[in-house]
Amino acid sequence: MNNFLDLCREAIGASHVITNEADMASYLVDWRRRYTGRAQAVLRPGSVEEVAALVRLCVDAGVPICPQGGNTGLVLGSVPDLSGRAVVLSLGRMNRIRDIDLVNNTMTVDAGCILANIQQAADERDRLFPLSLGAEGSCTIGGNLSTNAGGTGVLRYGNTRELCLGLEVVTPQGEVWNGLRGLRKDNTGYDLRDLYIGAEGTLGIITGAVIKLFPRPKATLTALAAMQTTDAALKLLTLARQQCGATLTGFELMSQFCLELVAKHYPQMHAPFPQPYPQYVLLELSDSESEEHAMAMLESLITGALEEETIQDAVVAGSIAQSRALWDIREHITLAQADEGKNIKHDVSVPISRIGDFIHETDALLADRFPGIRMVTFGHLGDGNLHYNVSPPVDMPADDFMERQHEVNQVVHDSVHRFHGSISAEHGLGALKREEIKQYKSAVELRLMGVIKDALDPLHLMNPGKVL
Ligand code: FAD
Ligand code: 2HG
Ligand code: ZN
Repeated sequence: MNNFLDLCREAIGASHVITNEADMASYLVDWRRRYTGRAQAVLRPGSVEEVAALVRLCVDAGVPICPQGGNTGLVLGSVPDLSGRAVVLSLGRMNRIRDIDLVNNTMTVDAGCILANIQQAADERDRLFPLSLGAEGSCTIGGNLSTNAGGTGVLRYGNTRELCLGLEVVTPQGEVWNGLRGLRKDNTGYDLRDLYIGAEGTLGIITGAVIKLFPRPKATLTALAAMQTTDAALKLLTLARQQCGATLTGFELMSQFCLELVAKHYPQMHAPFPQPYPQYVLLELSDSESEEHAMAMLESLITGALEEETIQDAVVAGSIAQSRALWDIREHITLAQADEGKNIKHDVSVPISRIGDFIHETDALLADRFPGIRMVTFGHLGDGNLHYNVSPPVDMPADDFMERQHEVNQVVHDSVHRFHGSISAEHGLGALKREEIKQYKSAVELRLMGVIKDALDPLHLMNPGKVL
């Protein structure tokens, strides 16, 4: 008889303590299905009090806790290690929208709310919650906050951090910190909220949040532009910022090879141009006045860019369906690259002005070592964030390539470092980049992070093996 698990059953109900291998399986494998961890149980609490009670039981029994939301993370943060000692603490049952305040423009939510449900609830009240990413149908706001997720609206609305006003957190000691303040100004000491955001579950468990709402745009327009180089894409970005200001809400780069992969694995999704171009930008404008106003702005931008030959072709979506079709191409790159076979991801950022040079220089270094390597370069160009992913040369067995993953990462991340960039722009460190980051962060920064971890979680029970 396992006394610890019996106490968990007493605390949250036996049906919410999963120990059966088959039922635990989906909680233990990461989204890319590369890694399967082990756990003694999956715990599914239904309230903040239940989370706190479980954490206290874990402290008493010395059991490590791996918090989990939608398990869509891409850096092995949400799955436990191989020891089998940990429990997965899933927030999935805590999915209530607690309150919407239309005057304060805020929504208070449980951490386990699915992002798409939050977007929809905002929409139904004529508001916008602007966080948007490919996994929005299954990721949770708690996971978004814990990874400080980015996505496609960052250049206008910021990362998840900028979208959060308050948090409710269960500490590693099992206390509840109620910081659910809907305040836009609050300078009363250290910012604990900002400490928990982006902590990837290593400092406590987020159970609730107050998030910001925005006016719903009157019109949203999408266009796809084709160009010869990433420098031309950057020129278009400068033009778009000058001419459209805050109306510009999306600016996504995709290379021709990304589109080829999507068309190969999803034949209905292809670029609406008579010929291929090396690079494409998916642009989104969100206008607070009217569709006519947005269209005039977009047409003027595109006409000007065509005339000065910054871009070679462009289409503007004429309907919601056409807009969806363009976004579908962008959002299927991750899936198409996975369908193509094993690959290596790099979620990097460099100063926007250096993106062209970074790609040029790093492409050459990789091609030199791995002739025929296939670059799958896309991402949030407006934020200087590239998904600089690579697939093996067609004639190289994928497993041979994966064995050299460390070498590939070293080339890319050293290059990022030379360009004063970050080796994780938006996905976090998890277990995947935990060792590598030590090469790129200063000893002072790493020491300060360790001091914070030791102070808040002295027993190191919160998501061990992640981040630090
Ligand atoms: P999980 O994967 O369950 O967890 C992620 C991390 O947060 C783990 O370390 C976990 O321990 C911790 N955690 C989860 N919930 C809590 C909690 N309540 N309290 C404390 N810690 C917690 N990311 C981007 O930034 N931008 C993108 O554009 C983007 N696109 C994606 C597209 C696809 C197709 C996929 C599969 C992923 C994408 N991601 C993206 C990565 C991922 O979706 C995000 O990081 C997302 O925010 C994770 O949310 P989740 O609920 O699935 O968290
Ligand atoms: C995106 O922007 C995600 O689509 C996933 O961050 C990136 O597949 C990837 O590497
Ligand atoms: Zn991304």
